[in-house]
Amino acid sequence: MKIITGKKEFFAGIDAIKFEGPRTDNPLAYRWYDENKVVAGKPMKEWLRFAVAYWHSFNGTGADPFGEATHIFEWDKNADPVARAKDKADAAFELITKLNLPYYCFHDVDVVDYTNDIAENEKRLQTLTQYLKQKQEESGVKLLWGTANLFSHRRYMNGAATNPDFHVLSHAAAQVKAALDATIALGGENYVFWGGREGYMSLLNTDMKREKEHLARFLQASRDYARKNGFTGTFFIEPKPCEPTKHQYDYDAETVIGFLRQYDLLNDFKLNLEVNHATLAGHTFQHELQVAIDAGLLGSMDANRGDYQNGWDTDQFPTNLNELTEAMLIILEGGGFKGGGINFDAKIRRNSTDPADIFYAHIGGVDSFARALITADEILEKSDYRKIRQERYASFSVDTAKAFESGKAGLEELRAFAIAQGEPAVRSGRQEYLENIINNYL
Ligand code: XLS
Ligand code: NI
Ligand code: NI
Repeated sequence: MKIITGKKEFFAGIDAIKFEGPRTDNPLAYRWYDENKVVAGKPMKEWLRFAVAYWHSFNGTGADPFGEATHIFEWDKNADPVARAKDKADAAFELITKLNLPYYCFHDVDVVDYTNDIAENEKRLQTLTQYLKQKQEESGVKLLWGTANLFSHRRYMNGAATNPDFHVLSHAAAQVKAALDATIALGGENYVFWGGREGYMSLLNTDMKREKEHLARFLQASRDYARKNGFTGTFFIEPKPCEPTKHQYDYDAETVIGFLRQYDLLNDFKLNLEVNHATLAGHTFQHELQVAIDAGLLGSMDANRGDYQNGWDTDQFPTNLNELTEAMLIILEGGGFKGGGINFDAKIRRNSTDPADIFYAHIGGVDSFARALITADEILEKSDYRKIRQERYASFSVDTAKAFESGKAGLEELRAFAIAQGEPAVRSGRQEYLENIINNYL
């Protein structure tokens, strides 16, 4: 990939990150991600489809509720908002091309600062869209998805599409329209809705039924506008149970699937699952993946991890090989992502203050997924993982069981079968044996 820098080189001293294999001692190299290596019939880059998230790496400042910014980066210094936005775009494309990753993702307000004037915001976003388009053409980097930030501005404190004030809802609509225009102009392959404040803080002041209907109507109107204007990609809903609201309507994968079915949105919408959101919902990420895949709705994922000692969305870079291998087993068996990829919705820590830390973070995340992909493929091909799971259900091959599965055998037939067979044997689920397989192949 051609490295694209702007007038200034923001990551001077860091060159293209190349695959050097597991034995290299170069911290700025890939050990496992060999993009064209074929795994399970496809090059790694096609399974993984990595994307860099604009917001964490180029807008995040390291500030937290207790303290000011610690990430003092050169691309964030120009006082003029459009000039600063161009610096950020230069830095973003320099990083993405040096990392040799194929995609990026953004919210409208990540690209350029917004004001309270809708027309001015549209003008700014259009200017930056042209700028990004040129960078995409020069580099070959593509937009995995765009989205609108409908949660940071104070007008959205009670929600956007689910706000009790229609005036606020109309502002959200204007913002989504402009974000869709930008996504379409940039050839964005998907468009995401994360309902950050689409939920409630207290049911005492909330008409939940009405708010959910508004959300559905808002999604339908967004879909109709995008389709009318030539968008052929997929819309993704990103489930999350809470934070910033107490309860978010897109709680988890099962909840969103039920919602999409109820409002007839299954033809256009799929899921964008995030690791840390799954754990906040009380699930493993693997659980959420399996739910989405079983429904044919795994669109994309936001890669990160939480912290087991606390309960919020810490958005750390993924490094846990056991968990990632279990996730890749499910993704591989499910046939991969439908339209999406792996977006690093992750940020360097407050006290990781060097621009190079953004490189180390992405290299670690990329290599962890690549290694998990290779390991998962070996487990599927060489171990008895699949066989053990199939055999667990072997008893369903008898005629009465088949008749039950196809709806032909009722309780009377099942009772007769039970009496004829006598007490069932005790059978092991072999959990520890299966857990050991993961470590044996790592
Ligand atoms: C926040 C979400 C957000 C979405 C995009 O928790 O993960 O970053 O991915 O709006
Ligand atoms: Ni996310
Ligand atoms: Ni998140």
